[in-house]
Amino acid sequence: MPAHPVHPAPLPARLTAVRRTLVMGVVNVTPDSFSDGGRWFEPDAAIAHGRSLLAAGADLLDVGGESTRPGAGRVPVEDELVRVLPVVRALVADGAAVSVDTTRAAVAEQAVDAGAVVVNDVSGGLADPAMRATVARLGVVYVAMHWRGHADVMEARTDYDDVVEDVRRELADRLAELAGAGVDPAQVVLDPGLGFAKQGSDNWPLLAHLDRVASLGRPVLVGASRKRFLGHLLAGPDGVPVPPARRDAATAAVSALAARAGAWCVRVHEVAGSADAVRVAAAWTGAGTAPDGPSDEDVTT
Ligand code: PMM
Repeated sequence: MPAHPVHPAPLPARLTAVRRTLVMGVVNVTPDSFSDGGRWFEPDAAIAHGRSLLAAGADLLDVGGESTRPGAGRVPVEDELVRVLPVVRALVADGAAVSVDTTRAAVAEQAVDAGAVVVNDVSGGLADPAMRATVARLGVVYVAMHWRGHADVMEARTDYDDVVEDVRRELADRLAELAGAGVDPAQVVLDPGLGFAKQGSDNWPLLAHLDRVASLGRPVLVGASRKRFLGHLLAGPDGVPVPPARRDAATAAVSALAARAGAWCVRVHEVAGSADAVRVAAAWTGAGTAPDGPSDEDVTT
């Protein structure tokens, strides 16, 4: 992957000027997300949370009104709109670059109308037949994630011959379907969908081979934050996974490694650690690619 990631288009100039992996802070306006369920459910709490993520260094804020926690049921579209739109409007008014986390074309459309600049669709266009044409018409950046079904069924859809190649092929199919609906490939970001229709052990080869997803020619987003596979990795001798709130240091480690591997963006709940991590990775990568590397005078203790 390139020394610093190529940005999708169109994005605000202040983001395209950034020469490192971006950090997307998560604002879940839901009562039941696995990582922070209910904490920011009231609009004012969600807006205040978004502001605190910006202060911690988020480049983008991802506002979502429907939980994708394994087993979660669907939220009526009216409820999703009521949750998401006031939060998008307020954060856009603050000057934030806002992404809307939705699988529904109607929510994407109204959020973009309210100022969102990215549509983040965990279904990669599969959940709503109107999504592709809507994204083509809106012309915004679109994150297409690897997905095999809604939260109520995804745990039963984890069969792979070779998880990396199978996910790559299915993402190539999404990209072709989007192009067929008139979406400019320049708009599209691809995401391997960590934790979605994946067994815990499937997530590590996907992280280790982000270059295979990137070989489809589009920027890559990584969403590892606080996910269950990190909880299992960090389990003590009793085998009990550490809870989501104790997975932030591991998340920042993934952010550093994903950035070093050329990821365009990391999507995280706790921003400060990953904001540091992507800067470390950029300095590391830049030092590795500079003709002479850092000189002695640059080194301080
Ligand atoms: N993960 C979640 C939600 N949205 N979007 C993208 N693009 N990639 C992800 O991995 C992703 C996502 C689940 O996490 P949450 O419920 O804590 O937000």
